[in-house]
Amino acid sequence: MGLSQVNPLSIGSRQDHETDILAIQEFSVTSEAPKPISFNSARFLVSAARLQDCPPDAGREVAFAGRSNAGKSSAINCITTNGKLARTSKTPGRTRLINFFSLNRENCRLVDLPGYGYAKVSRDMKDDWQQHLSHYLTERRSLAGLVLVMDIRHPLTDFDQMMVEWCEHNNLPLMILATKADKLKFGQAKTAMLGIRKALKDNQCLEHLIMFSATSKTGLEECRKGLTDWLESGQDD
Ligand SMILES: Nc1nc2c(ncn2[C@@H]2O[C@H](COP(=O)(O)OP(=O)(O)OP(=O)(O)O)[C@@H](O)[C@H]2O)c(=O)[nH]1
Ligand SMILES: [Mg+2]
Repeated sequence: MGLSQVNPLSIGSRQDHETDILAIQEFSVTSEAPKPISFNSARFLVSAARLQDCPPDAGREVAFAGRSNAGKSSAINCITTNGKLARTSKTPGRTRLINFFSLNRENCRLVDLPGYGYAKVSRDMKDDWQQHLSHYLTERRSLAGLVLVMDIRHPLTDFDQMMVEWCEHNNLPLMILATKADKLKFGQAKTAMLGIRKALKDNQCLEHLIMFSATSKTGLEECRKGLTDWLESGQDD
């Protein structure tokens, strides 16, 4: 039988049937097994100056907090393999807004918080930031965990300790990235990690303490794994 003699209607119905089967398979795949989170998929979503400008408080998000210049934005760029995603700068205080980045799973986000302790801003401005930050931290229901980024050479500043205590008080899972590890010899970095571990030995909220470097990618996979666990847990969609 030549191609011209094939009944086009029968081909049509078979194709429809196959399409239906494919659609059913696709539906069951998406409804039963959600796509694994891919950090490379991160896209800028929105910048918010205050809580009411933030995206809807649904799903799960992980926020990066820490001192100004500690390396929060660089860590986000390293995790997402996108050097241009979050703005980094040698000038402290670069990130002045709460920046949201969406991931490939619906309602999963990474959040770059404004750095604390930027000396050059006025007292009023500092108070204003702190207020927005604490508003975000206390009100945001989708916050699944906090990543506290600290320079491994200057760990556990007063602000860092305040954040640890805040997580402890609020039962919020905490990950510490002791970053810029490439700036120390390995032995010195190890000693610094032991010091942090010892200082926080009684903290229940500390789930991950990771030696990290955005430059050399030290600790990257451990960090991604911890973030994935937080973002995926409790999500059945
Ligand atoms: N060597 C090295 N430099 C880093 C690392 N992470 C960040 N930096 C540098 O540290 C400076 C500050 O980094 P940012 O990522 O902008 O810091 P931030 O915490 O987002 O700062 P704010 O937005 O001001 O709060 C930049 O010059 C980065 O290149 C790292 O792992 N190793
Ligand atoms: Mg920043």
